[in-house]
Amino acid sequence: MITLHFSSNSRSQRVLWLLEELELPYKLNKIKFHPSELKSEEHRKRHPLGRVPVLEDKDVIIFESGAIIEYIIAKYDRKELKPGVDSDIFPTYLQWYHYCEGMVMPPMNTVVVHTLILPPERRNPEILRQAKNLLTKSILPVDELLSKNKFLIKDNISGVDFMLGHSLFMANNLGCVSDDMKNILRYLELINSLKSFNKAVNT
Ligand SMILES: N[C@@H](CCC(=O)N[C@@H](CS)C(=O)NCC(=O)O)C(=O)O
Repeated sequence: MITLHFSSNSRSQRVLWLLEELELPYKLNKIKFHPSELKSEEHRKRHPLGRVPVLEDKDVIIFESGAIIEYIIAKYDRKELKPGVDSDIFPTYLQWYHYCEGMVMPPMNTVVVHTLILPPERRNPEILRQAKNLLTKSILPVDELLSKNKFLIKDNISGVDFMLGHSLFMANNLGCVSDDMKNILRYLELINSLKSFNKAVNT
């Protein structure tokens, strides 16, 4: 049985969304998003930095949301969530899959730190302004991508949606998706209409 170590309002939602989409049986271990639980000895045994998500599957224990999504797709996919290596969309799939943690999440982390994590007196408005600017720049090409596709890669849901699609949801929650990013707004409505996504973001 799969166990997902999960905190609400975090990247853990990516994994829960995928488990729900594949209708896999799983157990959820909800961890409070607070050092008392994240940095506990028990959780540090699962993740050296005390972060989420972490997935356990029999004798496997794995962290990094991107690696977890890859693992689940490789082992349990029944919806063709990743194109085969010979498919012409394979390189595009890889590119946007890694664009999430590589380009979108670094400025988003800074926005989160300077709006939610640091105490008000340590927040820096100039760093926040730059990070928001960079985040907007990094999602603009995704808006362009979504002008051609229903989901992020063509017209069906794929591994990229659980990663990059979820980061668009987070960017929107932080007020970083502007009204003129019409394709992203249309896409957010689409994923919001999915039962699997709703379960993930409301758990
Ligand atoms: N690159 C990692 C990032 C993991 C990460 O930083 N998770 C955040 C939640 S989204 C966390 O656990 N933060 C707790 C902390 O920083 O103490 C992944 O994709 O899993």
